Amino acid sequence: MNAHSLGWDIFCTVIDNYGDIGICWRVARQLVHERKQRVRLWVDDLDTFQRICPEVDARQDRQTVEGVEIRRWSQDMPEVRPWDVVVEAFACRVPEKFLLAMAASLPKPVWINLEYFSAEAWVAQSHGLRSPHPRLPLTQYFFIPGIGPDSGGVLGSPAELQALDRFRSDAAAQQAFWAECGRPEAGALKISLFAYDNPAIPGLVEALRHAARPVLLLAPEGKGLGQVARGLGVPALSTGTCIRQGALSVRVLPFMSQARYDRLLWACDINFVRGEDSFIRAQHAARPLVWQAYVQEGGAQRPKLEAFLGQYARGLPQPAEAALREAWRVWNAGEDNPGVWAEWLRHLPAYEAHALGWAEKLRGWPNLVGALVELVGSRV
Ligand code: TRH
Repeated sequence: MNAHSLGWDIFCTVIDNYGDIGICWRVARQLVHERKQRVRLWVDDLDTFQRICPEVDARQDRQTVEGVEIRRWSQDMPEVRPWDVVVEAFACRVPEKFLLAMAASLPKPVWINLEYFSAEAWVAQSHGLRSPHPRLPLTQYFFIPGIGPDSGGVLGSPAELQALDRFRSDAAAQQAFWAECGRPEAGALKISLFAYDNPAIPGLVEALRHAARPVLLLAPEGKGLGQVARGLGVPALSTGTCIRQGALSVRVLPFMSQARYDRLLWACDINFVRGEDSFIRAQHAARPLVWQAYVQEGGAQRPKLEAFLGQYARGLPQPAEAALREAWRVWNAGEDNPGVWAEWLRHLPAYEAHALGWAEKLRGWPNLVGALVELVGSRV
């Protein structure tokens, strides 16, 4: 059997937020469209899925969107024959009944544990390791996205990167995008803001109010909005609101489809991103970015942040590197500190050049879906 003709069962639990389904949806589409695989994407929360992909009908237990079969699942799912590859995304666990069916299959499916991205050194030691099931004749393989050849690589489909390149060289497409979002004033610095409920936001708002050039801050509705309102000194913000204070204009956007959010990242000069998927997309977008890591138990996000900065900040001239590290630290510690942002903005030209170089490197590293297909191909 070769990896060109396989059926994949991808299981996704929506823990909270949008990253888990956001990543699974990209992986599923890339497998179908670029690798000619068959994919059944099992999702336990179709309402959240529908927010990033409006074509999904949250009432349907079974539907096909963009060539991907989408199934609702819960622990008491009916009996189903597993396909050739079973992916448990982000530590979700397939129901016992399905696991027993996997163990009884001949040949047995290739069983993958798809983990979160990390730039930490342990990834190289753990990626690709096998873990035998304690009771059943099944072996699971760890697949860990990361940086460098010994990891599962970074998610980014060739089609997505071509679309990004086309958008960047197509002034009419950019104008059409801004016509839908509301045109920025001439010369404005366009910043997208996708964050958790971060107490560092008011400090950023304060710095942007006093920026040397006009700033348009575009905030999709969601968790960070309350802090933007605090920074602006208004009781609340809602979709469609536009507020001007000093150099800063704030516009609240509706929560968009994933494809449209991708274009927002491509169209902005600076992107504040969070979690995992928007973080990777912003790196591909080749513009300065600030990342808010998803807070994990025991502060596990801190070494993750440090490891990424250790790679990303390398090669930046001083004092730009120090200013970047301090800005990312303040953002992740939730410190209200306008001075840090004023200093960070002073080094923007250095960050712009650096972001281009980083995106170029990223394109040279293993592509997550390519690496996944390769691992599976070597096991079937
Ligand atoms: O939503 P997130 O905070 O997701 C997080 C992370 O994945 C984290 O690692 C995980 O443990 C936690 O969820 C449960 O951020 P992330 O990863 O950037 O995912 C956001 C997704 O939502 C991404 O696919 C882009 C998409 N999106 C839209 O489709 N429309 C929008 O308007 C916005 C702002 C985002």
